[in-house]
Amino acid sequence: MSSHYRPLLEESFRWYGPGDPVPLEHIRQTGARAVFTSLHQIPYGETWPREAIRARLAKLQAAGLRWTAVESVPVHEDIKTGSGDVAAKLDDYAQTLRNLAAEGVRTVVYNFMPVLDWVRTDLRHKLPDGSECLLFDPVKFAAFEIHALKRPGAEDDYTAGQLDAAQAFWNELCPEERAKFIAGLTDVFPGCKLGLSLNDLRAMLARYADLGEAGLRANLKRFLGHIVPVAEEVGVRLAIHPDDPPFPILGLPRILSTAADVKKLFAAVDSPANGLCFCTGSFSARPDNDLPAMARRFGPRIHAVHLRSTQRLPGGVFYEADHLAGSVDMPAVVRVLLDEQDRRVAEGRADWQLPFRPDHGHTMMDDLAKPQPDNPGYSGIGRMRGLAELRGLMLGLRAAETLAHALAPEFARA
Ligand code: DNO
Repeated sequence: MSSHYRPLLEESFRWYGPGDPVPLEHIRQTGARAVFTSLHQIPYGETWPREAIRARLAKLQAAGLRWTAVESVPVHEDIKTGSGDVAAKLDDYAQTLRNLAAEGVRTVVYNFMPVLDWVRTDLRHKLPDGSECLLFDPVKFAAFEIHALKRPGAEDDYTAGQLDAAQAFWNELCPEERAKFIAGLTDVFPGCKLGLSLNDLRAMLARYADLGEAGLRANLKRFLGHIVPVAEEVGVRLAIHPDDPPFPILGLPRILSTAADVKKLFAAVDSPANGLCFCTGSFSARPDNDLPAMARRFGPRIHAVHLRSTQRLPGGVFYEADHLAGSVDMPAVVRVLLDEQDRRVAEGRADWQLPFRPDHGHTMMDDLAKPQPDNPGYSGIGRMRGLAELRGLMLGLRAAETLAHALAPEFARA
């Protein structure tokens, strides 16, 4: 049916591996053709053996799915902080890229967020329709860092009003609620349970004490300087994931939150292999990020796409909206991405098709009754709704092209 139209973006789904409560058979039934997945069983920093990559490929192939992007090959804290065993960690990372390429897996997502990956203060925020989503509230985050973590100087990052509200929020929580709230922020799941204690977090933060933004940028540049030549040599496309949320937290520097940051990244090592994972959800939490403009500007170096929307509220609060609602003009973004694909086809680029996944999804319908999994935001039904809506949007945009073409003579006559 869709064959009348020019190709859509590649429909993909994230899969967390054999332990994921959403099995590959279900992913297939969403209509996705490919997955973003990672070898989460391998500790951060260790080289991925070719046999393990091959075993994952075989599993996916048996399920009729393609491994379109690795999400992620995590960057070890030694590399981000520029301390410890950096040279060996860089070599290990480069070897992982070589092994992936040798097995035919050539798009690699990573991030350079210090200490924690994405952060939210509410993992089960109830929406008016009864479904649940992830939410970030700076006041609650203030309560975490001031009253739980007791980070020196944290007070300076907030207004007097926010500090009062944070104190009031903290006072309201009973000990069990406090423990649960703290676990929601420290026991993060970027693919495997990190299970950090507050003391672990303090120790990790201490490694960044003197680094600052310039230092973190220099460490990213060193990382890229080492691995981009390898990526070029073996045909790997690197796709950095933006900061989520896209502003400094925990007194840590953030270096991939805005268009200006992406420009600096590309300038640091100017190679097509040094690319971007265009995550509309992460970027959209800032009102000053113009997403269609960013997609247009950085299009040729977008190697992977996460489609998701946020709803920004007063006070810096945001929650994850339905994929086609909220603050993101999703039709405009998808239009730009389809244009980018068409441009690549015309240019004869082998990597013309952009893989995307519906990023996160609401917990809804039957999933609400299931035990809360380790990976908030990644239940099956909500993401399937997102994928279905995005597929409809893409087809609608393609159909509109055909219609516009058919009507063109009418317009010309008018
Ligand atoms: C959150 C995800 C991120 C992402 C990593 C990429 O749901 O988008 O955890 O996978 O930051 O390295």
